[in-house]
Amino acid sequence: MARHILHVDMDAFFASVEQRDNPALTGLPVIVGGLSGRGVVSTASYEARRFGVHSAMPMATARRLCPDGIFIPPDHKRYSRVSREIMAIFQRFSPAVEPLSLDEAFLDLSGMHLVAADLVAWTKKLKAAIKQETGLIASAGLAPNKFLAKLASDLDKPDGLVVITQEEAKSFLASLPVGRLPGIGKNTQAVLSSYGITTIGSLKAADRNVIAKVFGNQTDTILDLARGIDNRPVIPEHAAKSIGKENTFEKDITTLAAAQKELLRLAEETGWRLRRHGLIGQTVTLKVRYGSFKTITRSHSSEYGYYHDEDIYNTVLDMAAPIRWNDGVRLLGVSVSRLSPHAGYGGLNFGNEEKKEKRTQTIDQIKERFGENIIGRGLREKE
Ligand code: TTP
Ligand code: MG
Repeated sequence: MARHILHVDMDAFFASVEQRDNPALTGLPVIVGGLSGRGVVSTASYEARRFGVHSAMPMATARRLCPDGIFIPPDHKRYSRVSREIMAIFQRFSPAVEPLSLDEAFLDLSGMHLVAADLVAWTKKLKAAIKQETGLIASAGLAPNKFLAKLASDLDKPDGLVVITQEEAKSFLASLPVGRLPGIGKNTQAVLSSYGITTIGSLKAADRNVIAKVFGNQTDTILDLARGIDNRPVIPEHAAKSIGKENTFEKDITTLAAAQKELLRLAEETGWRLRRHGLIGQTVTLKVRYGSFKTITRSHSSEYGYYHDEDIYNTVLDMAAPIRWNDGVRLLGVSVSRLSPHAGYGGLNFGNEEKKEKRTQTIDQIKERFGENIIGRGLREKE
């Protein structure tokens, strides 16, 4: 059965919240981000983007490009609150909502024709509800799968609503750069370009052996995506089979020491997500993708369950030690599965456990207040 997937993404999210809450900023170039010497731009309002300011740019550069901009430090607590409101609105428009970040989600609208004959009209209604209830503008993309829906929502920002059909996808994809395919970053783009492959069209037309050299056992997935085919389901948050985080690196990782730093971050991010969802998991999985795209996973289960960052990290570290790092690793992932609801902090409170709980609670409170990236543990030997 044909699927109907909607991707919704808020426009200039942090900056729009600032403009909404201080109407004097409407129509002005607003730049949100770290204001200290080494700060970077989180986001810029569309007025500021005209000056060339964008996310992840050093703040010093943004000040040079847009000297009359309004520079504001981020207020993560407020953005999280708005995010929860937006996600609650999404829930009214589809039973299957998969949040991707604070300001975007996939909604599966397949089957929604029972309540809404016209899915474009349904999407307009959703955008209007967001506007009316939060005062903010979203862009939306409607397509037969996740990949195309996410592409579509980005095509006519801000305040866009773009539909891509499976037929249109074929001609439309051909001219796009390969970097628009999920999972293809700067390095892979450079490798592909050395084979003369720069657009999705040229990837499709290339010799399969060449593609296989670059993507290994992911070749079929990549070629499907290039043809606009993507069968990944929308996984509603409450039905998530696992919670975790993965990261693709600019440069392949080649030592355990370098991997350790990344794994600590991934373990912390995974633990934080688990606790925010009120879940505990029985199994931890480490995913390693080599430069060759060969992908392996290692899992470990504990009858006590995984809930604290330290436990996730120590288990991941045990699994990471025998991995052959010098082959070059492009992606690492940490996840926890076999999830069940967890009442919160508590459980076995003795000795080391109690200290661990205290530390976790303190760190979570700080993250809740100032944002996830404000604090991280230092690297240390296993406990
Ligand atoms: P995005 O949706 O990528 O960006 P945006 O909503 O600001 O702008 P648009 O979608 O209209 O292009 O990210 C959502 C928020 O996440 C963004 O408002 C700020 C934050 N963010 C960062 O802090 N750092 C980043 O590098 C990026 C990309 C986003
Ligand atoms: Mg956005």
